[in-house]
Amino acid sequence: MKLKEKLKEKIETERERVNRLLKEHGDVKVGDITIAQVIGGMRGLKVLVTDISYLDPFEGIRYRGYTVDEVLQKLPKPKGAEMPYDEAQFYLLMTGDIPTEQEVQEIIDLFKEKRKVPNYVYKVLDSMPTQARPDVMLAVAVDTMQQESVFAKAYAENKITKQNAWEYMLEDVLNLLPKIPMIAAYIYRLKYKNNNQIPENPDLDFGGNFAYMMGIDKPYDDFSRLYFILLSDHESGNVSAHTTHLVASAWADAYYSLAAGINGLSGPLHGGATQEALKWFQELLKKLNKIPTKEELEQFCWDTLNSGQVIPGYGHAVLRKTDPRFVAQLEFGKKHLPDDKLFQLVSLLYEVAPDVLTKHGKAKNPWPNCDNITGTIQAHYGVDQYEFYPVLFDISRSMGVLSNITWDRALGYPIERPKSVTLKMLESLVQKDTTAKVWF
Ligand code: NMX
Ligand code: MLT
Repeated sequence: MKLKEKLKEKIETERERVNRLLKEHGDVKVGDITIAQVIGGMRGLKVLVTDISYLDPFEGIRYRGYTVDEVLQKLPKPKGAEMPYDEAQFYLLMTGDIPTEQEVQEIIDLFKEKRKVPNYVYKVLDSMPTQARPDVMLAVAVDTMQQESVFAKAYAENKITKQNAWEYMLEDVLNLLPKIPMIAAYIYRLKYKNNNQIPENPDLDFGGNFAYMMGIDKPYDDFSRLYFILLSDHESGNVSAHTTHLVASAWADAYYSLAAGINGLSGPLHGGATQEALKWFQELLKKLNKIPTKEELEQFCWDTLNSGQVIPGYGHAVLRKTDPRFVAQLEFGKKHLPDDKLFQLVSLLYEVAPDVLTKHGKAKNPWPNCDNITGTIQAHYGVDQYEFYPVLFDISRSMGVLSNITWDRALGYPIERPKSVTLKMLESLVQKDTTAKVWF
């Protein structure tokens, strides 16, 4: 397989870089840690390393050095499509190179060959409680397939070394990733379309086939491709990426690690915000029974803040400007659904919310993130079952986190195990009391 050969070469070089840094410069300081950072969710602490993407607070995300616009412009596209292949984005994340048409075709063919989901997975999904959340079902499906792990099997047979571990991880990743959109579409139709399933279309790519199996017409295929590219990676510290990395760092296989990442993505402050945003817009429309004026929208923002809630899809732990992933979706919406009332509301909120949040004075970033807009576009194409939105995010994020854990293993990154301290220890630091012996 050409992808594996390419990675082999690159891994050799990258291993040398890591070893040189460790051997020759291991004691160079990266930064200091304050009590505020220790108590405050490690914000701003540079304690993770990845070359797959980097998030600049003002510019936004770069995937392997490329901005959102560059990726959308440079990656190969299906004939007649507006958006690039997700397979091309996966290739870029994994290798750092923009694939040629031939290289992307190899991934498309490989994914098609690997995407058939074992029957037992469908049986497990069919037997889950009807109230089970779609992302719970996806995590269960991924965990259920753990028995397929070639890494786990080889480990049990004592075949794994630090040198070859990544090859088994890569095999698991290539077996697992193409199945994720298949399982997601199955869950959607099981839960919301009377289990009236649509078989895959062997002619279609990752995003195109997902749209087809969802039963939604064009340009939903292009929106799917776009969305899966945009959310694929956001450097390493976000909850889903960090969770996946953490679990994999103890040499769990790709199945265990991705299922953990899917669970990590669910919270309303992370991937669950997509769902919360649409809910928020719907509650607003229900309350006012009409499209609000700017003043009414401003008041609704204040009502939300004054009741102690967050405005979903606004703010960010790293970003300090409008998320370029929000902008890319906004552009798509302006082109394809400019008259959609809910979509117009997103644009109106963009005019109102930053000012309100600035006046409120709490959020360090008053600008929208990717999650504010997704639901309105999904709803336009009929996917208004907002509980499903974390699953869409999961499909996309799988590409990045699975690339990351392959590289983690290739570069021999060790088990993650930071040190914790007690509050008493922090207090004794402040009091400069080095004689204190009781830490609780
Ligand atoms: N609405 C109201 N208050 C906010 C918002 C917001 N959108 N964003 C931040 N704040 C508050 C935050 O709750 C905190 O309040 P307190 O001091 O009472 O604890 C204060 O502002 C300072 O928080 P920040 O340092 O600005 O944000 P932090 O880095 O802690 O958290 C988020 C980042 C993204 C969790 C936060 O901005 C938020 O809750 N946003 C709304 C939920 C959301 O959109 N999440 C999706 C993020 C992107 N994703 O895809 O995961
Ligand atoms: C993400 O894409 O993971 C979110 O923007 C959250 C983050 O980066 O912390």
